[in-house]
Amino acid sequence: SIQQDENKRELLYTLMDTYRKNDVLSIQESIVNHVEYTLARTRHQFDDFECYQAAAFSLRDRLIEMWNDTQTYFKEQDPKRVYYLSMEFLMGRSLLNTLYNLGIKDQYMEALSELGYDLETIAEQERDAALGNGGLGRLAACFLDSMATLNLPAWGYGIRYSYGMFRQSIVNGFQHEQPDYWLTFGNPWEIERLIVSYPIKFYGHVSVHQEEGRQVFRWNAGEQVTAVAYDNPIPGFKTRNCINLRLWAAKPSREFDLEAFNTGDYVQAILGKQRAETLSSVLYPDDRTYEGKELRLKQQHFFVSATLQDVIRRYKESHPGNWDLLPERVAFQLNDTHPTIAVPELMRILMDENKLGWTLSWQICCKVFAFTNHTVLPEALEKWPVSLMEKLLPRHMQIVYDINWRFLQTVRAKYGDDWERISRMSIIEDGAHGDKFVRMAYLAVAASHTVNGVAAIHSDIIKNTIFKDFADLFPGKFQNKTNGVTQRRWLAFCNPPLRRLITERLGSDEWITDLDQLKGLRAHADDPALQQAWRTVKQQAKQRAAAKIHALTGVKVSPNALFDIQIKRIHEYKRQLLNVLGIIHRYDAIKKMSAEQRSKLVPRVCIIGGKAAPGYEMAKRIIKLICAVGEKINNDADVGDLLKLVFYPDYNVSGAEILIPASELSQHISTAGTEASGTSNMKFQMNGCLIIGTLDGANIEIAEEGGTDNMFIFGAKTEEVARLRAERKTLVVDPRFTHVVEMVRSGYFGWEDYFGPIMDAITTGGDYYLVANDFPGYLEAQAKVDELYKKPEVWDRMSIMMTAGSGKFSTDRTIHEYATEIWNVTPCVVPQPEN
Ligand code: NBG
Repeated sequence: SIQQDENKRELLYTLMDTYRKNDVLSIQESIVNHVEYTLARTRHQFDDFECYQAAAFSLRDRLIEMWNDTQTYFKEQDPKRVYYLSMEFLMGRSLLNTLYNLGIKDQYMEALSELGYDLETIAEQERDAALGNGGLGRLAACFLDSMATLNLPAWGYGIRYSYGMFRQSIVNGFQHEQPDYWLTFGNPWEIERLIVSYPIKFYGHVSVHQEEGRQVFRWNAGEQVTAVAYDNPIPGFKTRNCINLRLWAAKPSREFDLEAFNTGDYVQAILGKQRAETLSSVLYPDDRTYEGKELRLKQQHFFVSATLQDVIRRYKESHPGNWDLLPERVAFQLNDTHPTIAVPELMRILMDENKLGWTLSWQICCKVFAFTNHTVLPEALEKWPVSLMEKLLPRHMQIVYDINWRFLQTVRAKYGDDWERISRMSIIEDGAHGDKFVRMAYLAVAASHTVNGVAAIHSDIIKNTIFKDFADLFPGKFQNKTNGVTQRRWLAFCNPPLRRLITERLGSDEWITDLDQLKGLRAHADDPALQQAWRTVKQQAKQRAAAKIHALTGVKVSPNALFDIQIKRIHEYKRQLLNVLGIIHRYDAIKKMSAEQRSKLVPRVCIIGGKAAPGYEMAKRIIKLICAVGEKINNDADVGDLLKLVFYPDYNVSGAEILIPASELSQHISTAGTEASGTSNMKFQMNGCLIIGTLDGANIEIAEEGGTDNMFIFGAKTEEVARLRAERKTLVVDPRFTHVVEMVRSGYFGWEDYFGPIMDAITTGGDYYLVANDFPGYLEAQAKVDELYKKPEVWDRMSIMMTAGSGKFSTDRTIHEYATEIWNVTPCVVPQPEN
């Protein structure tokens, strides 16, 4: 039978010859076969959307071959693997990204064109996969791209939400939210694995009994659902490696509550089961305010428990009975505190289900987890009520108490009876009214071997503020990992003309996997020929964006104006308000100018886009203000093309891919100390866009790399913020600020009552985010922008220098640092099939 096995293996390897080929004819064959056999349409007649589906399925076939080869190889090699646990993955579209990564875009374009379809039109048929809110989710997506490209044995784990980030429409200047049922027409990229499923338990109670002289805890759950795996293959660029993003969907549990069916109410029992599915149905659309909602905690436990069961099963298959090796084969990265319930869950699995003792289990935990913090805003730091956790996850709550007890012993051993400190550091917070909370960030820090911030300044801030006591206790735990973005999606693929120009100048396209090579552009920054070509590329992108803006908003913008863009979630700390007040000032100034003065002006198109959390009243008012100001300006014939302001609706990944290449100036103007990193700033920089910004987050490192002279920096510095806040009441406000506030208050843009609370928040001693303080500096920086834009040779040089200095901000660099300094994982390169 060994011989038989050998023969079979031989045969299967020979059959690898029948793997999908990438010549034009084979591609056409795959596409029409999917039209006929998967979509059950006739190969003689299918529309653009069906063509997209069939093309996607044909690509999925190719991805599956790579995926299987990769996973088989990983299994054989048994390297240490890293698992990236994240509630959010903001993937955007996959079609073009897959074609480019696999290096078969031209073949597909030709194949489709011969069949009578246009690739660009086909690509537009795809819905964004928007399983994330903003920076944190998009970072996770960029990380996957780099992990695959760097051939790391890595997987992402998350939730397959039925409803992703809501769709934003603007009606009369107000944001309206519509559900994003992105799965309406199916998702051709995913692989449903009904076989890979795990029971997930909630509620109930814990019993204890003695077994062989030790205490054994049993959790008798009150509710159980099933987690089913959906795999999303993630190809790397120019590699056979294809990693996995495994997303879990909730399904009713088949075995559980069979009893309910015996009570007589059969129909009700069936209907009751549907509730299970609601668990994974919706992404919480607020990235900043933590809400103590039971469903959210359920989602967290749901995906974490399924993930840990999956990982432990995989580990045990290869290493039965050997727990000591686990930390040498498994690393978990906790993307913010959202997956922190993994700590007690792993303890529970090891102790209660695998009979390990506390000490060994805790040792393992402390070696496998690492934690990334993404914000210092206090309202975003998760604290779950003990009462809720006790009810929903009773066994986990016990374990958290035990972890805390032992942890506080360590604190005491070092500092003695410093009760003040002990209560400050406790994982359990004793609230003012006798209510208790679990501080998830502290739990994550206590269990993780490494904690990191996402930009140099942010990593310093967390050590000196929210985690100060912990940094004193565990100084070696804290690191910095400055964020990045994937230059594949965010430069090479979304901006082909710039890709070609850079490649031509550098004489190679190696920068697509080694972004530091962009440095080579510095030597050409003064070359008029390059500057001219650079400008032409930007102009093309602006035309494309202008067409899109017209289609979406009906506003015609001139591609000859300076394109000034701020796109990100709407939040007071990001200060879209500073931007719009600056625009009001500009408008007012234009109105007062003579024709002669106007003729010297640089025309501007201001574009603002972003979603407000549905319950964030102030952010929604700010959207309305932007729209009202835009309405007034855009309809003022006297101002014409000198100034336009458009609100770009439903800003998402695909929108960013159009706007970023077209941008000449982009705004990253958060109050210093509030934006952990920012990542769109890096995308803009790569695309040769100049940045107006504060010394906050990654802006600081961008200035270091791109040259301070090539950026428009203004505003208070982090170390000044506390003092300025304390002195707000006595601030002598710039008269220009007072004037623009007065214009809004007086009803110049209408809706003065509705805008009142916005103006109140930045006057009358409020102004927590220091809009008034930074206003004069902002106007000066903007004046400098206008002045330099009049000198194309200066501007274009700065633009080239920005791109040239963006090498550091590749997620290839970020992920390499995580791999070597946190995870201790090394590449595992799948061999190319011979031929
Ligand atoms: C965000 C920060 C950004 C940062 C991204 C990715 C959260 C909680 N944080 O500044 O606000 O770039 O994380 O690290 O979404």
